[in-house]
Amino acid sequence: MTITGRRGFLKGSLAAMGGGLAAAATGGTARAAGDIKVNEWMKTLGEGVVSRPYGLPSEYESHVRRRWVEWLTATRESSVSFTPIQDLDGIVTPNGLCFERHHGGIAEVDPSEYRLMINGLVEKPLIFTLDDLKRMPRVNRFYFLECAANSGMEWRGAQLNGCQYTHGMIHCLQYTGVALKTVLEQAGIRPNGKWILAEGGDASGLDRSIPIEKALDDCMLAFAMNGEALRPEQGYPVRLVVPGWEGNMWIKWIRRIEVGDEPWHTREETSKYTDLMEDGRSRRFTWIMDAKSVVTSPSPQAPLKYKGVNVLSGLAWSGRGKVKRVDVTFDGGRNWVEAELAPPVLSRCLTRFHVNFEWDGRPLLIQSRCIDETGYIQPTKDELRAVRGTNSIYHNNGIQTWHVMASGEVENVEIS
Ligand SMILES: Nc1nc2c(c(=O)[nH]1)N[C@H]1C(S)=C(S)[C@@H](COP(=O)(O)O)O[C@H]1N2
Ligand SMILES: [Mo]
Repeated sequence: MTITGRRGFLKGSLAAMGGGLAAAATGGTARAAGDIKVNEWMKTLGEGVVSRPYGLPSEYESHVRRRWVEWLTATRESSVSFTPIQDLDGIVTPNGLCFERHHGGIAEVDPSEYRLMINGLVEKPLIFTLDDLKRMPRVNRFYFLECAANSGMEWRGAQLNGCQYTHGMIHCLQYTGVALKTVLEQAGIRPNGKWILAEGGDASGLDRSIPIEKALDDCMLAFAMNGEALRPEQGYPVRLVVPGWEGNMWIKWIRRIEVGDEPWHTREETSKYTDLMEDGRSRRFTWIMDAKSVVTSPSPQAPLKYKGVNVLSGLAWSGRGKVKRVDVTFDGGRNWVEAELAPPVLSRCLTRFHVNFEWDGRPLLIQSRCIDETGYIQPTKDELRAVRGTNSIYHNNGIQTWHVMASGEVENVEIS
């Protein structure tokens, strides 16, 4: 086995690895009883109600925040920030921590001025206000959104140190809104209407072509996330939700939907989100996000602090349906254990998994592998490269490897 880190080959450190890991933890974590300190907060009154009209996390959690990588993009207006997935639990991303991807900065839309226009191959072109949309039948659904470029910097080898950076272009929210089908049916799609063009109201005017089958199947016009109005970063007041499909199609600040008889975008026009293969050809219309997973703890930003019992935790997802199984290895793939999936396990939604394990201080090579309900198995990075080459940035759903060192620190490596 060859282990390659971010700066080259790793030597020696893994000689002692393998075997001695119990996947079922048996010990306890409690300490012997002793004196407990009386702290200030136990003796004095705290602040009263509404001293924080919109609640924020404890000051001790200030390290939990979105981050960005300066050298990735020239400006912040057309850039990406990353969700701190190593610090989160469960499957729902808190509204203030959702990664952002903007092409023209954050549009600050006045909801009273908001309009959504439906035109093109429809019986009756229509305009909706935000209130009009809110008076239509509601839909509530949990979905993940992953940018097609998530893990894109890792195509040629381990590069970024931490799952916030390698896998943080993802969030998972409960959306409330209207089924796109309901809106399109009011306008009446003409028989030759086969595609929609969804167009954003921000300075980038980002637009995408979506086949009518998908538009009528499960797309939503969402105005709420996790129970409150969308955040400006996520497209306030209305964004398109395209379950299981790559993030760039989820048009934010959506202002117009045109129905047409063919796609507006050719492969060349959408080249920024097209996978360039080794032979110079491109993959066309790679919309669906394939099954993927990552161990969020331990990981480079969440090192192991204790020997003995520990909980491994991670996220798995598939744009094709539900996660069926997640396998975890601690020894670089020689032995695998089945992770426990924490309910709810929902279709095209993040799924949380856990493995309880005992760590004796020896180096580990941790990986997770997702299998979705279609039977698709998450590939290794080398398996992916064998088919797609290394020209691409998009759709890297290869298996991630974390090298846990004797110190408990963790680094991003690849094994082959
Ligand atoms: N109008 C508009 N919609 C947009 C974008 C944009 O720049 N403008 N970026 C797209 C891309 S590439 C992604 S990955 C997702 C990111 O959604 P988020 O900012 O909620 O994470 O929004 C998509 N929708
Ligand atoms: Mo994206």
